[in-house]
Amino acid sequence: MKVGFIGLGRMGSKMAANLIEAGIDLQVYNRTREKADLLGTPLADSPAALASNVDVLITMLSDDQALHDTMLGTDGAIAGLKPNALHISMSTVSIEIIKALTEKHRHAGQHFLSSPVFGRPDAAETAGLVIVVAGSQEQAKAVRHLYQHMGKAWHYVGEEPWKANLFKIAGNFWISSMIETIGESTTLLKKAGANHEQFFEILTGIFQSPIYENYGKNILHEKYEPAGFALKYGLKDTQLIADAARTFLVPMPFVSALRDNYTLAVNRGKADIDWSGLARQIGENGGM
Ligand code: NA7
Repeated sequence: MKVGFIGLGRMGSKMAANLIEAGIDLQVYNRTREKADLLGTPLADSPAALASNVDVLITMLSDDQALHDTMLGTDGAIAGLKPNALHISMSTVSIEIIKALTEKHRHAGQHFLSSPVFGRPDAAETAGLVIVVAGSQEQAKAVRHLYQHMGKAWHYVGEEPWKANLFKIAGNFWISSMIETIGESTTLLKKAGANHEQFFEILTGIFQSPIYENYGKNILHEKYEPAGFALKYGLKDTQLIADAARTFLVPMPFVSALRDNYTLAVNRGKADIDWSGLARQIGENGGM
């Protein structure tokens, strides 16, 4: 099985390295060529050229625009991919673009799975991602070894690819809500002169979860650089959940508050710090 990988950013570069390490016959493409050179594996000149040469194409790109340009733009991968070949999209993107790609792939006789991931670059590096998979179950089973080389768990969530993206953006809403509440409560305690470090210890003891622990530590130590997951992508994901809420006519008032805070943080020059750095914006809002 020949596999192609497009999108060698913070996440993709580590996922691709794990596939190479596992002995997968991997070729890659990245818009910025130098990042691909670092992997020391065959490098294609365009998404279409890569796609025409593989049985399975994995994409790990930043957002809808990147996925659209790569798959459907000039020299886009859909034009190169053979009938019966499989595209696995692992990006956190909108339900709409996944629905559009599902149709394009079906029309071209190609298979399509959406498989976004939970986990940051450190989890990508140690193959510790949690992968949510939707699309044909038969196709998913046929490539489970690829999921196993990149993640510690993969969960099949349905036949329609966009459902995996709904799981992912709703899951990120849990995390962004937690960042907001830790940021607000920390600012409150600090400003009031209470021991926010002791507060952190007590609360992480109650909310026993590596997610609370790790994001809480970032906020406690104000360590937002280098970004594991950039704040501008936090804004993107909050917009994605707001769009889903509108599509399904579900009131989600907290999403609007989160989106405003992420927008403010981006406008105040925080786009490229870690998304837990939203707490820094909350602190500034609180006069700290
Ligand atoms: P990064 O580190 O910002 O990497 C983004 C990747 O997407 C990188 O390979 C970019 O290429 C590529 N990209 C971005 N825009 C385009 C366009 N327009 N065309 C082609 N390629 C593009 O993101 P992460 O690895 O942290 O995150 C990836 C996904 O996981 C994302 O969905 C997150 O929400 C979760 P470049 O190297 O800049 O040329």
